Amino acid sequence: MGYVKDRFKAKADEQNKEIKSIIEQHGNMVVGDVTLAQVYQGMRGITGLVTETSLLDANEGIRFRGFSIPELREKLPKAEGGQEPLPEGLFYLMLIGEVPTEEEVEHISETWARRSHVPNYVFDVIEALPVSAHPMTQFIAAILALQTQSRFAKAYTEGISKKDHWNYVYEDTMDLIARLPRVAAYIYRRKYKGGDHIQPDGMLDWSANFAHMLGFDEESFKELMRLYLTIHSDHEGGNVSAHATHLVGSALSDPFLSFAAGMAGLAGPLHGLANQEVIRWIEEMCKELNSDQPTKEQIADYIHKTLTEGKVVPGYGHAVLRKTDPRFTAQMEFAKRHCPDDPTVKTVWNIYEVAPPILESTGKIKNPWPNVDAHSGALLKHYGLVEEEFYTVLFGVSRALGVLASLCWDRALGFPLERPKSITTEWAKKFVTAGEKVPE
Ligand code: HAX
Repeated sequence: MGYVKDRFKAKADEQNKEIKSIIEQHGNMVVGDVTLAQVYQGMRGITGLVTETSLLDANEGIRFRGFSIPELREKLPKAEGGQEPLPEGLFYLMLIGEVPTEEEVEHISETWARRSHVPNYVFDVIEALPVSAHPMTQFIAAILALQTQSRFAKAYTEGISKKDHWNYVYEDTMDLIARLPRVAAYIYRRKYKGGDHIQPDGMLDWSANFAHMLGFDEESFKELMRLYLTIHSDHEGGNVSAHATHLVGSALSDPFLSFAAGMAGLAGPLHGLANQEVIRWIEEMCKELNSDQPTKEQIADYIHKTLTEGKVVPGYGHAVLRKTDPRFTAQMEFAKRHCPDDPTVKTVWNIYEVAPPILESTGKIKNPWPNVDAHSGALLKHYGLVEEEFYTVLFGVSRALGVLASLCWDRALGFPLERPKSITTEWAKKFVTAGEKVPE
């Protein structure tokens, strides 16, 4: 692994110099104004973070180190005979900033396979929870149990220079990513397959081995996993899971603790849990209408009903995006190739035709278009992974790639403790009356 680590360090040293010079020469340039409405309304649109791994454009969608999802699907190395990118390659791209060669991707695959051993006490921690516990609860508990192995936490206790933080964070990152599929598959087999666990196959790539341990050995499911684990990995820095990981990491909490915080955020229904909610919403609609393929008129009526009941239509809307999420489109393309006649997939496509004008007509929903979560469940269900409560764990395994690559950058660039200023409404009232900044 030395090669990738050395390349990362060299890139980070270069970047550090550039950042120093930007701050020295242009540190006083104003990036944007902040309005009171933004302060109250979820800080939307406030530029306040640096995340090197990806950048989101409201209309175009996500770009990873400058590459769009269609470009990633074309340029990143693939498994033999496969068409989808290997997420190992995306991790390399996010970390190093360059498209990797096949050998580099293979190297990462092998490293993760070698580091994937999960100690038994982690499984004991999972087993101590009731089997009814939500898979995300089990996942977060297991990540915290893995934390006992943190090389960063150990080294920090022993006393290390700030200059070496990145080194241990990098090692923890590689260990944690390597172990997550085993932990996630264990939770799946425990909860839904009576504890009939499947041993890892160290000859497979990261995604294929994950599919295998979940119990799905069909080649096209492995391809789906490669695509899924690639496209869910990163969405710049302000989303809840990325921001939480970064924020907690800024206190020099180790990567395990930081990632557990990110996963607690991903488990919220307005964020990663939306993939579970989408399938539930579709299934409830089908049940109510007694049909596995409701008509567009029936779907429209059901959307109106959902809105009238004061609920959100899951899988639609976004805090930043203002067009169809390219991650939705990538999954739609996959479905067109692999399962165009699946009834749930067809329903997802019908919702895509019907929902946007209805959501737009409310006049308040800023983005009426589908996000990543609108499509993923239908694909998983097609292959027999029907337990929707588990879907957010799959998202979490993928999200590790982006947020942990970012955490390596955070420490390599020596980013400080994050501590924005907050106000009270009392302060806001005085501010409004005085028309200018009032002292605390
Ligand atoms: N259905 C119904 N109402 C919606 C809506 C939807 N899909 N999307 C937004 N709205 C509502 C908001 O609840 C808000 O209503 P109030 O003013 O009454 O509070 C109003 O429209 C304005 O919201 P917005 O500015 O358009 O959206 P936000 O930035 O506040 O929220 C959300 C973005 C993603 C949370 C929102 O669109 C939503 O709740 N969508 C459904 C849940 C979902 O799919 N989440 C996954 C998002 C992608 C992701 O992170 N995946 O992990």
